[in-house]
Amino acid sequence: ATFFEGESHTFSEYLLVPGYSSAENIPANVSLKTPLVKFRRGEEPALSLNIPMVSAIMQSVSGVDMGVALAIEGGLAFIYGNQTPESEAAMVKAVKDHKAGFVESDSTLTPDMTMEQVMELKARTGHSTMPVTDDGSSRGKLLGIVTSRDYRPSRDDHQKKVREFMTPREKLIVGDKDITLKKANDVIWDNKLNALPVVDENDHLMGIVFRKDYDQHKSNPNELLDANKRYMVGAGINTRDYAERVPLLVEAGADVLCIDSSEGFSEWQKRTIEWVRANYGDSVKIGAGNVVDGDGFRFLADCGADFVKVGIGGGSICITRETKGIGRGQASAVIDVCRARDKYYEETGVYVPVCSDGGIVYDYHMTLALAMGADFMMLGRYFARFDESPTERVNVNGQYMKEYWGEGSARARNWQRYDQGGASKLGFVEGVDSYVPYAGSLKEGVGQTIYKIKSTMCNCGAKTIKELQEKARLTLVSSTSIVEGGAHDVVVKDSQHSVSYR
Ligand code: MZP
Repeated sequence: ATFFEGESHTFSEYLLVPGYSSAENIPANVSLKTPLVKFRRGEEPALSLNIPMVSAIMQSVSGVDMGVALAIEGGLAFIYGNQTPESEAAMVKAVKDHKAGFVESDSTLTPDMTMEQVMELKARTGHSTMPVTDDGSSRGKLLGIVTSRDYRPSRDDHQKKVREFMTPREKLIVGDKDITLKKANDVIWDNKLNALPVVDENDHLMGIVFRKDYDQHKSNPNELLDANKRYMVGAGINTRDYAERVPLLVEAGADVLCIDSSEGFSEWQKRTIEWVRANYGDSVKIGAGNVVDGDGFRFLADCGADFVKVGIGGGSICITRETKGIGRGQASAVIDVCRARDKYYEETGVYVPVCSDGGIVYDYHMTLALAMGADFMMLGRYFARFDESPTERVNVNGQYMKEYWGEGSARARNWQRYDQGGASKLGFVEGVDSYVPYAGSLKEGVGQTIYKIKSTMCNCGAKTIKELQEKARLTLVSSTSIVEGGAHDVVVKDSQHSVSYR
């Protein structure tokens, strides 16, 4: 047997020791741009991220809403693969077709719409409304809509209570070409839409732009009308049905694929990458994993992976280490793999980005992962908490929670992720079904996390991720000093503190 030197450590066992920071080191000067796929020395990567965060390839995390919301923030969602190739491709297409919140005049809400049409419009445009029907079911007759702002506080009583806030469908005529700017503003006001009108040179309404997109792009709302911006989105694949799945995902517009597997140091991954290269050359980008050491990285890099994902057993919903006894502390795994990545770059001139997947509990763990060499992080629990994850928000003992379950749980039964070439079924569970505390909108949550990462980078004197990796000074901490790091020897007044600061 081979024994790895030292113990395997995880993020909570490390801290960053601040370095010199100049007056230039302010969060506004920090860029988090990072490569998503491999590139040759002296060249630019074909795909980059503006923030180093991607969402996990999980049913309970990455659907269409996550895809759009995360792309707007500069990250990327990997649509879950544990569904039919057709439905996964439809989700990818829905993200790609999403039009920056612009609602064309011929596709806005009209009084004669059915519930299905309203839902389709909502999915396509990110329109934040909920339809209300006479019997509360999706087959019922459409009575009107409520905006999600009003809908949210009354979600518990659902259809019954939301009628208080309902805008009757007779008022929903936004698409009328004869509406002037003044009338358009009245309609938007009447319908409580958080939107701005887009008008032609005669001040006639051509459509509306939702304010969140307007704020995001900081442009004239009219400019969003010619803009043909398409969001980036990724998609998970497995090592079984790739010949059927990949063509549909590519046709739907997926920018990058990722083999979703709990353990990626295998011939199955090699075969999958080879198939993609044989059929698409380098035009289709494909990440592989997961591995936890330099040998695993080298294998996947040699197979031609566009990025390599790191992490076994560290996920919040994962019990792989308990059931199978495989894995490695996430920090040690990232450090080892990133060393192998740098060596590979020196030898071949090819830089293969590394993604640290799973086990991020506190925001500062992300800064640690980057400092240890990761190019970006994949997060499940973190994103599952937001409005945009596809799961229900439920009230558990007076606290709002979102559901979050592992791909290896009895609920997901994603046997392809754990496939070792045997029968087509999940032999035993490697994940749990759980709740995570609800954390509001992705935009706000990610904004706060990014600000924390940038602030810490300033403490380390770094304005880019690459600079952080060069300058970071890390120290292992004893269990006693971990206690010292939290509030201690005082009676904390605000009991929410421990939840909200994460
Ligand atoms: P976390 O961000 O919740 O800590 O971890 C998310 C990661 O856990 C996923 O990206 C995936 O690699 C892994 N995962 C997903 N399902 C399971 C499971 O059921 C799992 N065991 O380990």
